[in-house]
This record gives sequence, C-alpha cells and structure tokens, in this order.
Amino acid sequence: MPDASTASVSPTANIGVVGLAVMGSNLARNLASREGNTVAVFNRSYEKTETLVTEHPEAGFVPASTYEEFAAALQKPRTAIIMVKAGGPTDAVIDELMRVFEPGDIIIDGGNSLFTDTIRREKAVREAGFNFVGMGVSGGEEGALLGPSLMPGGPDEAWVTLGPILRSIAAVAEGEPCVTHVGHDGAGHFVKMVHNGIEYADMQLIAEAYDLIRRGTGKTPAEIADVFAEWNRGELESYLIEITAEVLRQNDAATGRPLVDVIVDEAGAKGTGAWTVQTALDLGVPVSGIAEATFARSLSSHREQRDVSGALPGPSDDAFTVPDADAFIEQVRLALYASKIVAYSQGFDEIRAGAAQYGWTIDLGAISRIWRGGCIIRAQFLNRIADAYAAEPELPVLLSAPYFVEALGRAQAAWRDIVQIAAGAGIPAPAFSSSLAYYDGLRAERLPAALIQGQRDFFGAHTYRRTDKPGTFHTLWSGDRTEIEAEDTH
Ligand code: NBP
Repeated sequence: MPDASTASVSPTANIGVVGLAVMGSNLARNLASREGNTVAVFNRSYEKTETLVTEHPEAGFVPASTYEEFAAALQKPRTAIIMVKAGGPTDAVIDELMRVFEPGDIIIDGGNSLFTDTIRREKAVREAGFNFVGMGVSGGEEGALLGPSLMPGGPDEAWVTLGPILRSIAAVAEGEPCVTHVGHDGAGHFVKMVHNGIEYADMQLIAEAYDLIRRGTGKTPAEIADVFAEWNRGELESYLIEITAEVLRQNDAATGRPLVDVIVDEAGAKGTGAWTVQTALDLGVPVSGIAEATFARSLSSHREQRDVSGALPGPSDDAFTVPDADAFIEQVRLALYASKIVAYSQGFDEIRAGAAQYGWTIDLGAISRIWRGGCIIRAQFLNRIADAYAAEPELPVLLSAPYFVEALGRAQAAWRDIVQIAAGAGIPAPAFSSSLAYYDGLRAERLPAALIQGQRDFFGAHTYRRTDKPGTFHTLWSGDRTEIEAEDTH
C-alpha cells in the first residue's frame, strides 16, 4: 500500500482505469502512450496496481489504492473505464465510483457486459446524475494494448468528452479510427455481442473448411496452412484466416506432431455466442449460422455423448477422397465465402432488429467500418459491407446488395457441391449447410410455411391469411371443414 501521505493526490489524470487484469492494464498502457493522456489506475487488490506501475515507469501512471484516491486523481468531468469481470463485479465497481464521483462524471464499462445489464445500469446511473457508457472492446489483450475496435454506447454528452480519447487509442483502418458512437445506452454492448456471434460463425466455417480439405485431400496441416495463407491474399483476407494458417503450421515441441492434432477437440465458449442467439430468438431474427456455430461448440464439448461415436453407422472415414484436390479446395473456398456472407448478413440483421426494438439509431455502414481494424473479425470483406450500406442504407437484407448477389451467384454451385459432398461423406458441416438452407429459404418464392399455418389452424385455430384476398381465416376442421372469416390470432 502507498504511504498515507500520498492519499491527497492532485487531479492530474484526464482518464482512469479500474481493473488491471490483462485487458485493463493493456488498455491503460495504450491510453498512457498517447500524447496528452495521464492515466490514473486502480485495482481492487493493490498488488496488480503496484506491478503495473513498477513494470511500466514510462507510462507515468497515477496509482490509487482507494476509490477516494482514484477520484481525487482525476480531472473533472472525471472519466473512468471499468475493465473488470462482467456481472456482479461491474455493479460493485459502479457503486463505488458513484460513491466517490460527482454528478456529470463519466463511468464507462469496457467489459463484456450483457446489453440488457447495460440498459439497466445506464438508467440507474443517469438517474443518479452521472453519465454511463457501456462500451464493447474487441481485439483481446493485443488489441487493448495496440489499438482495439471500440463500440461505445451511452449519451451524446459523454461522447463529446470521450470521443477524442477513444479515437486516440483505437485501431486505425485505412486512415479511420475504429470507433464510433454506436447509439444510446446498451447499443455498444449489443453490437459487441453480435460481433462475437459473427466471430463464432466465421471460426466454425473456417474449421469446417479445414476439416473437409484435410479429409478430402489428405493434405497435412502444414500443407493446409499454405492453402489458408494463399486464401489470405484474396477476397477472404482476414485476421481469422491469417491466424488459422499460423495455428495449422505450428508443430508441438513435445511430440513433433502438428499442434492441431494434439489439442483436445472440445471448443470452449464464454457465452457471448449464446447471448447473440438467445437475443436473436427473442427478436425473431434467423441467425442460423451463428446458432449452428454455437451449437457445434456445445456438441464438441459433450465428450460423454460423443463417446457413442463408434456405435453410430455412417460412411467410413477413409472412403472419402476427392479426385482433384485443387478443384475441391477452390470449391471449399467458394463455399466458405458464400457462407461467410450469410453469417455477416444475419449478424447485421440482428443489429438492425435490435436497434428497432430498443430505439437506437445505428449506422450499419459505420459498424462495418469500425470492425475493419483491431477486432477479431477484421477483414477486407467489411469494406464491401460498408459499400453496400453506403449505396443503400435501408438495405432489407445485406446479402441482397449487388456485390454480394454477384459473389453468391459465383459461389453457389460450388457451395451446393460441397454441402452434398460433406453429407455424402458423413463429414459434419453444420454452418456450411445451414447457411445454404437459409440462402435457399430467402430465394424460395413459396415456402412450406403455408403448410405450417394450416397445421396451426387445425390444432389451435390460429388462423391463416390467404394469397388471393385480404382478411384472416379459419377452417372448421372438426366441423364441416368450411372456411370462416376470423379474428387475427397470428
Ligand atoms: P477478468 O475478466 O479476469 O477480471 C479480473 C478483474 O476484475 C481484476 O482486476 C479483478 O480484481 C476485478 N474484479 C473482480 Br474478478 N471482482 C471485482 C470486484 N468485486 N470489485 C472490483 N474488481 C473486481 O479480466 P480481463 O480478462 O482483463 O477482462 C476484463 C473485462 O474485459 C471483462 O469483462 C472481459 O469480459 C472483457 N474483455 C475481455 C477480453 C479478452 O480478450 N480477455 C476481450 C474483450 C473484453 P482483482 O485483481 O482484485 O481480483
């Protein structure tokens, strides 16, 4: 603990960080490295503060050992970024800051909070006279240190103070800082949640592509790394494709085997994929690619269920080889690109639906631009999304933009072949197949939903509408089966 005489610090810092685990300490270092910033730092257990300050004297941190000291170190309006574990810890820190801060001060939650918590907190903190900003931070520890993609929500008033600071620490993509004021209250955390959902889908699609290539061509992980490195020079160029090549090229020092063969095949998750899907279900938005990716992780991690694998009949593993490896790899690339368009399109749909539900004005083109740098899903491809929304801001579904229609048209034959090949060979490709099914669902002039409406009317008198005249109808199924006009009970 510092000497008690240091307790009366003068307000020299223009920004503070609470929570100095990996994300908070890196974000604090990033802030301190920018011209004009002096950063106050506080952590519940003082050792972390001490370590950070000692290891980084160049940062000129102002350490605080109590919330009172932290408040005293900050110029007004005090601005503090909380980087602690989401949930109860975030509420605890907000309460402490409200105790020592004054009305008009700005409290920012940079953790991975659920957007509905952010809406609740924003209301409570605002009613107490403070500004509250829920901010999505993407890019992991390296992003936090060198430049993350930042998705702040909260009031316009806070953005005036916060905007210049956040612009100074964000990643830069094509000359633009990867930060925008996403919208009010929980908008920032909502968009960050969907970002993570899209990340799940993208990773699953890449994993399916790898699996198909490996099982179909017999190439080694190192050889497949070359394929991904090549793909990274084209329209699939992205951070996730780039790191996939790195992971596949890595050999395990202990066994000499490819590392990917040594890693247990059970994917973990911290819950943001599930939040994205749960929220989409509530909003009635079909994010099937994200859902399949989330469920694929669940399936992988249920080892006790997977132990039945030997008992389930299917094509034999070694019965599958493709005659022309290069042609097959190109088909997989096209299937991956098409499925990726679907996943992003679904994610942007969810953002649009969330904005409508919660009263946010969200510029979808700006969201695609701030994801071009710093974050995990950064990709060339996001420029195409920005172009699509620039040309038509009210685009009803992203994949209907001319660029994507052309790309899907170019890919669809290969996409269908790959899904068929995977099914025939007994190779699970849930995200590839569900993306294609979604695409064909959108394409279909008539869907069998008409039959579902008939069934619903049969067992529950839920009524239906007709194609040939307005109104709502019910068939007297248990009577003489004539049709009557009915109240709409859809
Ligand atoms: P953790 O999520 O592991 O949280 C550890 C921090 O929370 C420590 O500073 C700890 O203080 C503090 N804390 C806890 Br736990 N309970 C507290 C309480 N009741 N009061 C005050 N402080 C408390 O840290 P992280 O991995 O650096 O992540 C920080 C936030 O950023 C999280 O919300 C995370 O979801 C989010 N995020 C993480 C990533 C990533 O790649 N890791 C990316 C984007 C966002 P202590 O030292 O005293 O225990």
